[in-house]
Amino acid sequence: MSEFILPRRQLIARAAGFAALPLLSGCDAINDAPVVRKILSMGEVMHQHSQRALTDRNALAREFTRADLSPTFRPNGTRLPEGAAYAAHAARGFADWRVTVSELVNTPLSLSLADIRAMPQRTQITRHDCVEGWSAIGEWTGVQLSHLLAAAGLRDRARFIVFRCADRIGDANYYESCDLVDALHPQTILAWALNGQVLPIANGAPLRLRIERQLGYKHAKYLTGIEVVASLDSIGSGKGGYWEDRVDYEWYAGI
Ligand SMILES: Nc1nc2c(c(=O)[nH]1)N[C@H]1C(S)=C(S)[C@@H](COP(=O)(O)O)O[C@H]1N2
Ligand SMILES: [Mo]
Repeated sequence: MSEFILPRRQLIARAAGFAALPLLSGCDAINDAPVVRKILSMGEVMHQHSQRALTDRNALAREFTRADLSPTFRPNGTRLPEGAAYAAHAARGFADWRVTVSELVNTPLSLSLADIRAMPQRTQITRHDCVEGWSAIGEWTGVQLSHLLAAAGLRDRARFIVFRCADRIGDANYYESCDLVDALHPQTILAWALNGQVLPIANGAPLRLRIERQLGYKHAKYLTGIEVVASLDSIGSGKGGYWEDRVDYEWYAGI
């Protein structure tokens, strides 16, 4: 590594119009020379590239005003999960619904909607973009996923978050997943309200994911569980989502 870096530093120095620098043996001596220190920082271009990629992914999705709200927020995919269990929950106003946070966490959680509403809330007006070619602007309120993950405590091997859903489509339940960059993004929330009203069943009641820097199919509705895992290989067919496993939808659907 150092054999590679030293000649390159000299090259950069020459290209920058400096006289070729004497080869210094000690690191302190190198760092003490102001010109060399500048060149060393130029040598971190690779690092800056990865930093920029991360910064871009942390940028906020555009937020809108109430004047921009779509008159109706079109539902898509499952509009009513099948089965008696979900119907019973709906009949009780989801009073007994629970969402769990499990696997690679220090403290597994099982939270009611009341628990979630008692946490700090975020409201955001964003545009939802479905891969099928429609968009809608809605106001979402809920708890930041980062808050739940901090409460549960991520273990060292934690790399991905899997979102489990109550609705079955054909042979399997819907599910989705994301990495920790999106999981900890400030606009990634578990929403229980849409446009100031309790979330309608068609839009994912009682709780659905908003992951604003990604396309619509990543926004898992009817959330029942959040699993913190080291790998997606053993989840579903291993591609990280219900549609990713079945059609050519990308796992990372960044917008
Ligand atoms: N559980 C579940 N989540 C889901 C889906 C689904 O069928 N089931 N469809 C996805 C797709 S393709 C889109 S575009 C959005 C639609 O959200 P909406 O019904 O609020 O418009 O939910 C996503 N999340
Ligand atoms: Mo979608």
